[in-house]
Amino acid sequence: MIEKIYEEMIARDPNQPEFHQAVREVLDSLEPVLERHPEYVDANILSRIIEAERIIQFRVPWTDDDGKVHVNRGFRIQMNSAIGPYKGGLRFHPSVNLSILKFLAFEQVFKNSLTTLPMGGGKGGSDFDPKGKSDSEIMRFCQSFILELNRHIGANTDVPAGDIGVGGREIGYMYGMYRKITNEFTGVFTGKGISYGGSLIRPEATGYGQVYFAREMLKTRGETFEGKVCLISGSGNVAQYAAEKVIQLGGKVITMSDSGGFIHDPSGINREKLDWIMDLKNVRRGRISEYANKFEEATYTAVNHSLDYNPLWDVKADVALPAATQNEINEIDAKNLLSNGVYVISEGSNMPSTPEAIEHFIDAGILYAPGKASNAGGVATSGLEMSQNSTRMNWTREEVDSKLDSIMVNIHETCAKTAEEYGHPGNYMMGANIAGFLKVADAMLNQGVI
Ligand code: NDP
Ligand code: 2IT
Repeated sequence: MIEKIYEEMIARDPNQPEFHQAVREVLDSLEPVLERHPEYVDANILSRIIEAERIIQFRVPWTDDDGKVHVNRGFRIQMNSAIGPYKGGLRFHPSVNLSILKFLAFEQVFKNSLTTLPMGGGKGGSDFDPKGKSDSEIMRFCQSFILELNRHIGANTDVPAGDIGVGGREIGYMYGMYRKITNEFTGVFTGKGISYGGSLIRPEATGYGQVYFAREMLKTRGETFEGKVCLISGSGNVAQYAAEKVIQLGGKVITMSDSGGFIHDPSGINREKLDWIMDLKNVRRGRISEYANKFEEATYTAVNHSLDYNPLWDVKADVALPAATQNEINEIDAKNLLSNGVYVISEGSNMPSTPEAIEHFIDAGILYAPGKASNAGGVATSGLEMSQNSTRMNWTREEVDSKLDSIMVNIHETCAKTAEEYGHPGNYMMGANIAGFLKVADAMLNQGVI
C-alpha cells in the first residue's frame, strides 16, 4: 500500500525529487504503525497527509536601487493544520522551488508535532537571492512579498518565521508591512525583534536545541561534550549558535562553512573567533574564506563542484553538526565521516543527509538524529514566542532557555521510546517519524474527512 501511494505521488508531481525523498523516508518508517493501526489505512490518512491543504504561488515585483524592475516568485505551502495554525519558516534562496518548499513543509508537520506545542506545518519563500543586495533592496522585496502574502497569514491562521536567507532584518521588514496593511499588532511572524514582540533565545534556539539533542544522545552512553571535536557546516543562524553552545559545553569546533567553501581551524574556533565570524556574517555580510586570512592557524578549502564528496566531512572528529542545507551529506560523505571516527550526528539543517547516507549511519549503529527532531528547537521557541504574544507577557532568557532545553529532552525521550516500542531501538529516525505522525494522524482521524 505504501508503494502505491508513493507511486501515485510521483505520477502526480514527477518533478519534485526533494519532496519525494522526504515523503519516502516517512512512509517507509510507518510500516509498523499501519500494521497496528488499520484505522489510519481505512481513513486513507497517508494520501491525505502528503497532499498540501493549500498552496499559494504569487508574483513578487520589486525595484532595485538603479530603478530596474525585477520579478521573483513567492510561495506559501499550507501543508497541515490538524493540530494548530500553519507554522514554519520562509526561505529566500535562488534554488527555491515547489519541490524544496513542499519537502520543508512536509517535514515541518512532523517536527511541529514532536515539539508538543499546538502548531500545524507550513513553509514558504522565494527564489529571490539576497546576496549582494542593499538594505533598501531587501526592504522593498520584503514589502512586495508581504503585500500579497498578508492576506493568507494571521496569528491564528499561519505564522511564518525565518529560514535560509531570512533572519531578523527580513522578519522586521515583513512584520512592519504586515502591521501597516492590517492595522493590527498581532503575533503573526516569529523571530521578531525583542522590542516588538520577539522572544529572547529565539535567535539561538535552533543551534542550541541541536546541541541539547546531541548532549542527550551522548548521555545515553554516559558521555558529555567535554573535549569532543565537532564539525559544523554553514555559518548562518543555526551554525553560529550551535558553535556557541558546543563551546559552552566544553567541546571544540574545528570547521564552519558557507556556499563558497569551508574553514578548518585545528586549534578550535573559540569564543573570540566565533564573535569575529558573527560580525563577519551578520554585520559585514562577508565570506567565510576571510577567516583564514585573519587567523593563520586555519586553512580554507573552496568548494570544488567537480568533486563527488564534500571535504568538510573528511576531517577527523567525534561529532558532526550539519547546519547549511539539504542533501549536504551524501553516501561518500557518510562513509568518510564514519571512517574518520564521527559517531554523533545531530542535524540542524533540514534533510541534510541523503537516504543512502542515513542508511550507513543507522547500519553503523552511531547516534544519528534526524533534523525533524534535532532542529525542532527553533520552531519550538517560535511556539513559545506565540504564547508570550498571546498573553502579552515576556519571559526571561533563563525561562525560555530552560523551556527549550526541556522540550529537547522530551523530544529525545519520545523518539527513543517510540523507536523501541515499534521494534527499532536506537533508531531516532524511526522514532521521530512515527511519534510525529501519530499525533497528527489521530487529530485528522478525529476531525473527519476534510
Ligand atoms: P542562514 O541563511 O542563516 O545560513 C545558511 C548557511 O548555510 C550559510 O552559511 C549558507 O552559505 C549555507 N548554505 C545555504 N545554502 C547552501 C548551499 N546550497 N550550499 C552550501 N551552503 C549553503 O540559514 P539558517 O542558519 O537559518 O538555516 C540553515 C539550515 O537550518 C537550513 O537547512 C534551514 O532549513 C535549517 N533550519 C533553520 C531553522 C531556523 O530557525 N533558522 C530552524 C530549523 C532548521 P551562503 O551564505 O554562502 O549561502
Ligand atoms: O525549519 C524550521 O523549523 C524553521 N525554519 C523554523 C520555523 C519556525 O516557524 O520557527
